Amino acid sequence: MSVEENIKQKALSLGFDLVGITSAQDIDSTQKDQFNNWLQNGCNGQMEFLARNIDNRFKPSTVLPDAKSVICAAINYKIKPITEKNYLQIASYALYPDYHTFIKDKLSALADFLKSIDKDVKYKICVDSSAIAEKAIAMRAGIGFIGKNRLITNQKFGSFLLLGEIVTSFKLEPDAPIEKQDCGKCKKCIEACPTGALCENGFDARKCISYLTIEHKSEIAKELQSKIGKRLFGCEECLKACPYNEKSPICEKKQIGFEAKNVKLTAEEVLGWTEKEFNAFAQNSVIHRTGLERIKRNALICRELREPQQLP
Ligand code: B12
Ligand code: SF4
Ligand code: SF4
Repeated sequence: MSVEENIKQKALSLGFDLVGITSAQDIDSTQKDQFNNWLQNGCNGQMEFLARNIDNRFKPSTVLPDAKSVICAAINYKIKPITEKNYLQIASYALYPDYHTFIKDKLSALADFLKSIDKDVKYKICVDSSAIAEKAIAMRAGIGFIGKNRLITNQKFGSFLLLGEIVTSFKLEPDAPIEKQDCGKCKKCIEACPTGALCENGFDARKCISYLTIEHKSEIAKELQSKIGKRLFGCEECLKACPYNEKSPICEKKQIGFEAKNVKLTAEEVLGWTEKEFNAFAQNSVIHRTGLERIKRNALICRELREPQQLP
């Protein structure tokens, strides 16, 4: 088996569903231009962090100076559809243990494996936090295409995928990049988006319920509040609508500690939370970062302004 195949086998044995390799060369400059245009149009809203260190996002070698390759791994997090309609909705990825820590731990074990092949190998692990353009890297590593919903979509696993990377000095043979978007004429995600945040060639985070409920720090505009419905944290209408997610497998990773919680919450319960109760609920979850104040702001919207079709 080649060294690349060995690394991939190891990644799969650690619980990843997909793994691909790309070189550490800069990401094609047209993507950087697209990103800058997006920022110039203000589509990042209050996510100022996206406007910092822009060059680094498109240059893996700024993460690790003698970088030669990037190993990109993805984990499937699709849960069984929730049929219960009476409770607040939380995006499925937030029902799992915090993926930043989970994926970092798994990638550390993979990095140990690299070290066992070459003890001098250098590496840096990235999951969201180090500002690299993860989707562009994943596409180049052959993981999937970027769909009209702006998410990495794999033919077999769909788009309920979370990504992480190892930028390394190890010189590895890259996989074939994915260059074509396989959405065809489909635009189900665009039609399903409650706020019109998605369009054929664009995405405006300022209208995205995921952004509004997770990242937006101040009051949410009234016209958008009415679209939030019962979504307490995040949104995934554009994933649920995607035909690639219809037949994709459900995540079965209980044995490695990656299991979604079954959460049943009402707006009244959330509004009554003390800081201690919130911390107990959000411990080891991405929800913790958003903080109790914003979660209560969201719960108030869920209670006050439900979409007309959701009213009893
Ligand atoms: C900021 C951010 C958000 C913001 C903005 C989302 C966005 N689409 O940009 C908000 C808070 C809204 C958000 C929401 C979500 N996010 Co988010 N988010 C990020 C983060 C930190 C940066 C993304 C970014 O740079 N956006 C700015 C835009 C302009 O860049 P971009 O969409 O990546 O597009 C660039 C390139 O990909 C390229 N490009 C875009 N389209 C195409 C198409 C083709 C054909 C080509 C060639 C190039 C190309 O051009 C752009 C310029 O470089 C990444 C992690 C990371 N470091 O990358 C996670 C990440 C994208 N998020 C993720 C997830 C899971 C989500 C949610 C599903 C969570 C939820 N359920 O609420 C939603 C999905 C919303 C959506 N439809 O995008 C995952 C996505 C995994 C996947 N399958 O792709 C990531 C990769 C985190 C991770 N480590 O797994 N997120
Ligand atoms: S996460 Fe929700 S609001 Fe955001 S683009 Fe997808 S469907 Fe639209
Ligand atoms: S719903 Fe259709 S258009 Fe949207 S990402 Fe999936 S295949 Fe592409």
